[in-house]
Amino acid sequence: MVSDSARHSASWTRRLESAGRAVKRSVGPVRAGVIRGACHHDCPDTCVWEVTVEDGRAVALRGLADHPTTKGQLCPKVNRFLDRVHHPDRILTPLRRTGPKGSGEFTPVTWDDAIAEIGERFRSIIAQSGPAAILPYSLDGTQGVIQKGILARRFFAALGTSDVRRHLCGVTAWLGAADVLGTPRGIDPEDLHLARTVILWGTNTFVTNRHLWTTIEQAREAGAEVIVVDPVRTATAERADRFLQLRPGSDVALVAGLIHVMDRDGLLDPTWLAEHTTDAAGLLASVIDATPLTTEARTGIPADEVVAVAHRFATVRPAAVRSLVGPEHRGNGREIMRAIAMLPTVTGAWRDAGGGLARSTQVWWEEAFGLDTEEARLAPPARSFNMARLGEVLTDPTTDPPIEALFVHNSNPAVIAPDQNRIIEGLRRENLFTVVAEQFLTDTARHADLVLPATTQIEHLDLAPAWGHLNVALNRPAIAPMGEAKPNNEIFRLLATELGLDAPEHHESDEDLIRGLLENEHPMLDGITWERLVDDGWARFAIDPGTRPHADTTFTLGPLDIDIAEPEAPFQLISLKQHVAFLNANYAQFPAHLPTPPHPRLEVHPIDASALGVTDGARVRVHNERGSLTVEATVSDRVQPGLVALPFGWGHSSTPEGRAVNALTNPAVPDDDAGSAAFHDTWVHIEVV
Ligand SMILES: Nc1nc2c(c(=O)[nH]1)N[C@H]1C(S)=C(S)[C@@H](COP(=O)(O)OP(=O)(O)OC[C@H]3O[C@@H](n4cnc5c(=O)[nH]c(N)nc54)[C@H](O)[C@@H]3O)O[C@H]1N2
Ligand SMILES: Nc1nc2c(c(=O)[nH]1)N[C@H]1C(S)=C(S)[C@@H](COP(=O)(O)OP(=O)(O)OC[C@H]3O[C@@H](n4cnc5c(=O)[nH]c(N)nc54)[C@H](O)[C@@H]3O)O[C@H]1N2
Ligand code: SF4
Ligand SMILES: [Mo]
Repeated sequence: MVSDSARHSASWTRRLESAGRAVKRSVGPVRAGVIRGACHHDCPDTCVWEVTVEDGRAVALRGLADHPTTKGQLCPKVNRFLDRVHHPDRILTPLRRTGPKGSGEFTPVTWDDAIAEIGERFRSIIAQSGPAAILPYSLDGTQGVIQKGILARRFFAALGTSDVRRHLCGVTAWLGAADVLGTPRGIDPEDLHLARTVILWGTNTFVTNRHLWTTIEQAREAGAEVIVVDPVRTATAERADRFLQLRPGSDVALVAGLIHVMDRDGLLDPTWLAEHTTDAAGLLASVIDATPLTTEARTGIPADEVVAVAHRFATVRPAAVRSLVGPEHRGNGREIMRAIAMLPTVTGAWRDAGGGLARSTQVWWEEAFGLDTEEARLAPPARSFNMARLGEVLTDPTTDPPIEALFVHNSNPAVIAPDQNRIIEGLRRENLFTVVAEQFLTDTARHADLVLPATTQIEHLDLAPAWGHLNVALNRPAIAPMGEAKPNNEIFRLLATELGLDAPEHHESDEDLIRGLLENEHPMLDGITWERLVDDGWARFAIDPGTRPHADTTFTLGPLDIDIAEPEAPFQLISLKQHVAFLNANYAQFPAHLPTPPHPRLEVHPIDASALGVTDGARVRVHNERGSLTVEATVSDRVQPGLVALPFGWGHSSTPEGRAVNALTNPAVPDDDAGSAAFHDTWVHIEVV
């Protein structure tokens, strides 16, 4: 172990040297000491941690006490992160497939052989079919801006390959908010402590954004009412002052009802609307029939609750709505987010510090780091596909040219993307060359021709922004890469060399990339330097607390469209991020992270359960035209009649069919291909087996 680490530490040093910059010992891995870093997971909180290293091995990892969000606490997922780093199942060498695709049979090969093989295959595909036959697939396995794919993007753009539109998370909500606000920018979520009315709209804060819960509690202690709007009685809903358990997807009708009441009862300020919005008249005309009783019929929310919430939100200020991605995963997701963004707009909630809509803060740092400029200077892809359509793209005979090579990093499409059976059919094509860079042999990696071992967050350098607050962190490598694992960027430097891409932009070191991003002239970066991040580990962007981002905005209103998806089978299926110990598909293979009993369970409402003859623990078959799963049922009134829930994040081995919930989910994307899949517009049949 010790000599291994020493060897890799030396190779790390050589890599930095070969990138032409004097090595600053302080940012490389250490033999002993305490190193600051930040969580890489696709979680809004971006906690900052300290890793204790002894003899080249990480022996402790804990949340940084002086970070404003982390406040010394990580979470049940990441408290055991070192078990993941040191896990015996980590992939520590490149692997070449020896058995059938999906069998998991591999043999170790050297990096030189793996890179040469990828080069050979890519060159021959480019010569015969053109670069469009190569498809990279990546998402947010790490959300650090460096290892997420900055060099990957440059590499594939230089080859002129196809690309995916990375729209599974957040894009629909971004678009819907921008329809009203002109930009996806909301308020700083940490300003929610100022609010006196807070609506958590389709977000399970207590589970998915747990460090914001402290802020919500702070607001409540100061007198705020906390209202949750969700079709499921989540852990967050259980902690709310008021819970509106609406029919799935009926959010636009609820917003229409709230605005109707505000208008009817004279709670809106016509002068403010006239001066700051366009087409308020169109909006108000479209909600004219949305009376409390009609709204109750459309949403299931009692009429008196509609009236009470409308009055509270319009009069007890500051008033704010918080939302992430729950409602966006529907066919009408963009319209839902557009409606949600109208609520604080019609009341002029944006006038108060802490009032308005608090959503992802991604747009702030993308602008600060100039990531849009970085993207704009690259050649556009040969063609692009919404990533939700992977199964179709790999198997549809009309895909022209067909995809002959798939390169996956930072993602596990066999688990996370909809229409899983079709994806597996695609991944099993004998004439598809698949490379997967991974830490573990995921259900996707099992289908690879070549697996490349990837480092974990404590083994590489990165710049870690957050989408739930306005702090940025420097993630320093605490230990040398385990085994022969390499950071994503290093893999793309090697591939660039192999494919003759000699331009310096393909070979920038991770440190130079970070320095480059920090040298952007954006005012949000005032005072944030590489040196400061090395010293402190984190910094807040130069945005004053209480900033009102829409003081001068003219908002776009207009008619609301309350239509929702038509049922296609007796039950609607929702697939949530509901395990406190899961982060997307990352931890389902670790027994310590599993619930008791250690299986995914289908939640069925008591009324449906008695009609179906389902009892607690009964085995049921859940199926539709895309797939079928056999799971145990839990009779639960967290869901509502007609709505069943099966958790997301479990791997294929969690059911006898060898599939997980995305075998059932709906891959439909909006007509313009922009936005996420309608995961939750999924209809299923259920039978007891
Ligand atoms: N523990 C844990 N934390 C996580 C993750 C994880 O896997 N585990 N994943 C991370 C990621 S990638 C993300 S994007 C965030 C997501 O964070 P959230 O958006 O908070 O999480 P979701 O569970 O996707 O959806 C939130 C809620 O939306 C509700 N919902 C579904 N349909 C509708 C609807 O039509 N209307 C309304 N009003 N509500 C609806 C669901 O019932 C659910 O409770 O969480 C992050 N944090
Ligand atoms: N049914 C259903 N499906 C969903 C959702 C849902 O709520 N319901 N949520 C959707 C959402 S919001 C999201 S964000 C997506 C998440 O989709 P993904 O981003 O694909 O999921 P993750 O499981 O977070 O990460 C994927 C893999 O990245 C790997 N990884 C981590 N760090 C690195 C690294 O440095 N290098 C490399 N090479 N690999 C690394 C991890 O080992 C992990 O296996 O899923 C979506 N799918
Ligand atoms: S997963 Fe989220 S809450 Fe947990 S340590 Fe990472 S950033 Fe913090
Ligand atoms: Mo996500």
